[in-house]
Amino acid sequence: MEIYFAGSIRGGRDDAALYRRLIDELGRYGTVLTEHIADPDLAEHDTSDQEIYAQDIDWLERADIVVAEVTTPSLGVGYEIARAETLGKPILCLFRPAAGRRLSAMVAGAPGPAVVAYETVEEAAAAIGNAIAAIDRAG
Ligand code: 6K6
Repeated sequence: MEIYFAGSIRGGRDDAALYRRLIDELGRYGTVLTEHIADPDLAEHDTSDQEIYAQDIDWLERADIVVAEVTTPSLGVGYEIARAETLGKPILCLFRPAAGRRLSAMVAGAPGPAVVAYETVEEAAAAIGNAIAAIDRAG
């Protein structure tokens, strides 16, 4: 299984350590195409925005599931969720209400993504397991 994990980059890196734990969890089920999202040293580099976009769209098209951590608002993550919805991909959005934010209505109200509220990594892991089991059942 190929898994696309989406998390905030230019939207803010406060949750980068959490992304690491979620990517580790996802790695139990297959290949995470976007491991770099958890890199604490992720920095602007020579890759152009056009190259980043092209690579990420290619990975999105390949992915069997898109898992997005949506607590830190990110234009890029919102864009990826919308694109994944158009592509008909299974989408799991993980959101932490305890962070004191409200999720955008454009994600919370969209028909495609399953939005799961969680507090602990264990709860997120259970939601990931359920989402992947549903894909396996669908064959
Ligand atoms: C590196 C350091 C700062 O900006 C970068 C750019 N590098 C990126 N490399 C790969 N994917 C990216 C990059 N920037 C954004 N993305 C994609 O958009 C990722 O797949 C994330 O899920 C999402 C984050 O969007 P923003 O709007 O928070 O940057």
